Formats: sequence, C-alpha cells, structure tokens
Amino acid sequence: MARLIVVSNRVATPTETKGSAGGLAVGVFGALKDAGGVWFGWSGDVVSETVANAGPTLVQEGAVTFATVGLTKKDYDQYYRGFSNATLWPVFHYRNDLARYERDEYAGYRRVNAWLAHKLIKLIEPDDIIWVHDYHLIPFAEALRGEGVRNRIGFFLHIPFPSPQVLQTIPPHDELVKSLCCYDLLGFQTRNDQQAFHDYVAREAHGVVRELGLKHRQDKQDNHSEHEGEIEAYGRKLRTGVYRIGVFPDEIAEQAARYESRQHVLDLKQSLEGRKLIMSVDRLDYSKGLVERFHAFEQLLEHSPEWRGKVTLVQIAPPTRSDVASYKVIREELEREAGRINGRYSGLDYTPIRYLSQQYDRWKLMSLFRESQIGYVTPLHDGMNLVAKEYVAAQNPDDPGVLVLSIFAGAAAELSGALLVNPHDAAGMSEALERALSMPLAERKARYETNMEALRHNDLGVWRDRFLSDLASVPQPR
Ligand code: ADQ
Repeated sequence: MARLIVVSNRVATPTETKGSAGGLAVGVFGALKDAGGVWFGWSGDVVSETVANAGPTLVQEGAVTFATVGLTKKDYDQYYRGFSNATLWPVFHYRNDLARYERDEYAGYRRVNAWLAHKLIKLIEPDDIIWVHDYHLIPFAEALRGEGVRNRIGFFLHIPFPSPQVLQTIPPHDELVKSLCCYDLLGFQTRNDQQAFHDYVAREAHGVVRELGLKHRQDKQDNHSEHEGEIEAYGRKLRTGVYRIGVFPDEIAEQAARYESRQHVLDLKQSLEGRKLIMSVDRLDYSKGLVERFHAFEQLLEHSPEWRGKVTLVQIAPPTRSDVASYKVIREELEREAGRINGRYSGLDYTPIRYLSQQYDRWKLMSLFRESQIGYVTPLHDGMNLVAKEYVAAQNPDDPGVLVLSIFAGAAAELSGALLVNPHDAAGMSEALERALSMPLAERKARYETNMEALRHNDLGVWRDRFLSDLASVPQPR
C-alpha cells in the first residue's frame, strides 16, 4: 500500500489525534496510521526567519511523522491573516463586502505555498499519495509540480466554492483556478460547490467539463454514489468529486451519554430551573449567522410571550482570527445585540441569552447538546457544518432534541430530519423554534432516526476512504 502524506495549514499534535480535540484530526490520523506517512504543515507558531528555515521539526508517532514548520511574522501576515483569511475566506463565503485584496498579500500567499512545498520535497517518496486540505493551500500542487513531483496529489476544499461571478471579485481568480487544475482530484463538500467550479472552468477558462453523472460502485451496499466530473483545462486532465465530510456518530453518542451525569451538566440543569434549552456552538465567525440567529430568537420572545422566561439560548462562540478586522466587528456586534435583547427580556432570575466566549472541551459540548431541546445551527454559508452532525449524534434516542438547520449549511443536503430554515428570514426561524419547542416526542424520534441513519451511512471514515481510494485510482501523472 502506498504511503500517505497529508498537508494542511495546521497540523494536529500527536496528543490531539488521540483525545477529544476534533473528529477530523482523529479521522485523518486513522488513515495515516493505516498507510504510514507524514502529516505536514504549519506548527501554529510565529518564529524568526532562522528558526523557520531550520524546519521542518519531525516528531515520530508509530508509522506517522508529524512534520511542522513555523512561519515568520511577514509570512503569517501575508499568507494566513491576509490572503487566506481576509480575501479567500470572505469571498468563498459570499461576503465580498468584507473582503480586501492586496497584491503583496497574494504574492506572500504564493511565496509561502512554494516555500512549504519545497520544505516537503525531502520527505516525499515516489509512490506516496499526497492529500492537501483547504483554501490556504490552493497553489501547493502547482509548486510541487514545479519542483518535479509526479505523485498523485488530491485537494479537499472544506469551505464552499463560490459561483464564478463571485470568484471573479478576486483579481487573480484565473490563476487560482489554474492552480487548482494542477491537482489530480478535487473534492468538494456538496454538489453545488462542485458545480460552481465546473461552471467557472467551462465558462471562464474555456475548459472541457465532462459530468460523468452518478458513480455506481461495485459494492451493492454502497449507495454513496456521487457526481463525478472530469476536467480538461490549462493543459491538464483531472477529476472532481463530492465527498461529504461526516462524524463518527456512535462514538459521539457514547461519549455524550457518558458525560451526562458530570457536574457541569448538573449545574446547567439546575440553573435552567426547568426551562427549555436551545444550544448553539460555533467559532465566532461572520459566516455562522450569529446575529441573525439572535434576532430570530428575539422575535420568538416578542411575538410569543408565553415563551418569555421559559426558554434559554446558550451561545458558545470563542473568538477566532481576532487579528482580522472584520472579526472584531462581528464580536462587538454580537455582544451589543446579546446585551440589548437581554436588557429587554431578562427578569431578576432569567437571562434569555447566555453568550459564552470560552472554548469548551469537545465531550463537554456533546453532553450539553444532549441536555438541550434544540440545536440551533444557522450559518449564512458553510461548507458542511459538523456541529449540526454532532448535535444529532449526541441526542438521547429516547428523548431527542430537534435540529433547526440553515439551508445554506452543506449538512442540509443530508439531514432531512432537521427543520430547515433560511437564516435571512427571522420570522421563519422564529416559527421553526416554536415548532421545535412544541414538537411531540414521536415526531422528534422519527426526525432523529432519519438524521442518525444519514450520519451512520456517511460517517467520517466513509468520507476519508472514498476520497483516498478515488485518489489512488487516478492515473499517475507523467
Ligand atoms: P469550521 O468553520 O470550524 O470548519 P464546523 O464544521 O462547524 O466549522 O466545526 C468544526 C469543528 O469545530 C467541530 O468538530 C466543532 O465541534 C468544533 N467547534 C466549533 N465551534 C466550537 C466551539 N465553540 N468550541 C469547541 N469546538 C468547536 C470548516 C468549514 C465547515 C466544515 C469543516 C470540516 O467551515 O463548513 O464542516 O471545516 O470540513
């Protein structure tokens, strides 16, 4: 079996791959452990030029080498904080209004990708399969190809791919798509994302797109058939596919149940004094629709006074990327709105919105999900949204909560048992909350079972194995 090399902006630490840090890290590490190989990327540290150039630092864990490099302040500012998070992230989430474009940041983005690729070269063996993750690393394969690497290289985009007109707001859009075409396989979260990429290639790059339709696999049990595409553009031929990222639902269910009787859950229960609980958990990001969500909850209290004092929204949202200006703005706005709504509807013993900005342990979160009556997940745009899947998996099968989910989360395509809402429609969201709060047990159970079946059918292992087997089957580039 060929070795695997995983490349991602951040590399999990060996401890994170074992513990509760995140399903994705555990899932990817599982594949690395089986095949043996390397996990390569940024360590998360900002260091001097001398230290950066001395890397990568190698840590061996069984058959897996964790290889990390530090970034200089200039590289961090241009590649990470600049082009990745102040240009690509907002545009790919349809927030052109929040995006900025600076030529020197784009140059830094390409420079760091080339530098990282160069750092990886020494660790690559001829038959290795290379799996690159996410928007920080679009030009990575092109840089490797430039150094003569002929291995199979695949790319998975965790976030949405925007429609061509939106992508075109980034001045070097054509170079980005050309860079993507240096991969052998491109994986997207949803059919819409794949379609948007195909549209760009066909219309703007004058490439040839063959939609191969649903791919039917040998295994009769396997109906994970997804659209497959074949592209010819910029002198290269490559494949595209839809790979919906998942979770390990049974593990989450087990851990959520195990943590159920811990002190933090008992404390929460006691503090609620019999009130219903709505849970929201996100990274603090403008794509997650937090302010719109607060407004819909406010409408519920405004238009359905019988719920005042009877329902609490807990929003957990630790700040991320706080050195990017637009993240400061969303944080201030959210704090202001929580304060305003609480000022309006609080009583001496009741606070409608509990807004918590600290980070919580993963299993703790799952046990809080299990305690709640509603999972309120309403992003304005989201590649998949694993919180939605985790919420479902954490429920008590005998008394499950209801997932209220945005139609703009990738997860909406799979979780048909959720109450789907448009996050721009406050009245519609508030009606969905009310419906979920009053939903009879039989309907909650039926919806939960539908969602759980979808999660089991397409878990994190299926996502990972399908991508890797498709990548292994593309012809080796010459
Ligand atoms: P994110 O934007 O980070 O990921 P999401 O999928 O919701 O979004 O969360 C990823 C993980 O972070 C989940 O395991 C979740 O539990 C955890 N998490 C989120 N908020 C947390 C909090 N406040 N405290 C602790 N843990 C928290 C990107 C894309 C998504 C895509 C994922 C995976 O933006 O659309 O689903 O990658 O592909």
